[in-house]
Amino acid sequence: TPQAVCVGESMAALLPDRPGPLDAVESFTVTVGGAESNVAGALSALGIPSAWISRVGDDAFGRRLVAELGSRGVDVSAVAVDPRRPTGLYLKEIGRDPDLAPVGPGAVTQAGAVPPRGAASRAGTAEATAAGAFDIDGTRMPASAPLLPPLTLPGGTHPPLAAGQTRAHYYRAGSAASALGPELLDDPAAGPMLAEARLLHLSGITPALSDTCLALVRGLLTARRTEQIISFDLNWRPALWHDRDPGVLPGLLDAADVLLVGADEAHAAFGVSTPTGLRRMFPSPATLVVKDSGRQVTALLRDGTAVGEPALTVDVVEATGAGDAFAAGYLAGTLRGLDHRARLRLGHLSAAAALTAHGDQGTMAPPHVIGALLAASPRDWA
Ligand code: KDG
Repeated sequence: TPQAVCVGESMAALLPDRPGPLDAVESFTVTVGGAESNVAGALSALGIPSAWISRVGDDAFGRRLVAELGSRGVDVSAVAVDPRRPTGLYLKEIGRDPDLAPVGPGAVTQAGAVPPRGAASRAGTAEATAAGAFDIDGTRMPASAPLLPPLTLPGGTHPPLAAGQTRAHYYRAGSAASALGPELLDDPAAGPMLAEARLLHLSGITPALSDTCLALVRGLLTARRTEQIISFDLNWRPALWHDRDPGVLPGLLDAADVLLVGADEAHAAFGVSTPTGLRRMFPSPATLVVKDSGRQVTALLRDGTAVGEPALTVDVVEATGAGDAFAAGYLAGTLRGLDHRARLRLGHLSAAAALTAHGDQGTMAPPHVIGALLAASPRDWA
């Protein structure tokens, strides 16, 4: 049975063939996105038996998500198929360097974009036309079809992004996963997994998706067994809260045993970003992990001590998924009973793998390499 269970929405993540405004993109490569399933995939790559629980549509993207997570060794047996609602998706926009020549078909690829050609002609890519119609696996869907109303594309244009910055354009309102609800706890497949897992991982994305998703998160927090570890990653996604009340978040986060927050996202969400300020706001979790962008991560423990570990310097290819990978490394270290510094270092190593790859997931180093890197210490020049 899975030691770690991650609950939350996954989506088809469409990566553009070039940086710059989406209007100029010729083709997108289909990958798999979703914060909680990213954690499940990375946990499984780190040798922790893991499951991902969610709902997908009875469609090509849903089948693809389930197959891909399964191929990463994640237990997907409790993922439900919703015959009435579609699998969500998002398009990724990548900022381009304004000094480069305008991007036309087949033009320069800047760091951060998926190389053009080749990938674009693969089966399963989805092409967005200027009219907003989608061609998904050969089925033409006009923009007026009940695909999904856009969240970050409310019919307007968006300010250009700085080079390397990314923006997600969500098409997920009314998705299959948004219909997750507290009845999951009594589901014959999901219920026992949820009850028996040593670790249950949740994120601040789920309560933003719908009232039923919020009720599910509340239900999971209430139903927890004393010996179960609940980890919660803030994952602040303001676009998802535009018509919902994010005031519910602090209470949910404070109910976790391990709370992971980025200093920058905590500042955006709550106006608080220092470890001490955040500890004051979240007194209950046994461990509060504060990530200060690429610099340092600090774990504040129940006894009031703080353990810090500097981040690794890597050439970033694309940052999406790095927070999820960090969470997985940290949680794998926790489940293995590593000391607090080693948990943080395993988080950094796992994040480094995601940072140096396109899309949400990187390739984890083999166990003996990870073991050596965990044991490494800074050179003493004295
Ligand atoms: O952490 C990466 C995720 O943000 C990405 O895969 C998409 O799950 C996603 C979301 O809801 O933003």
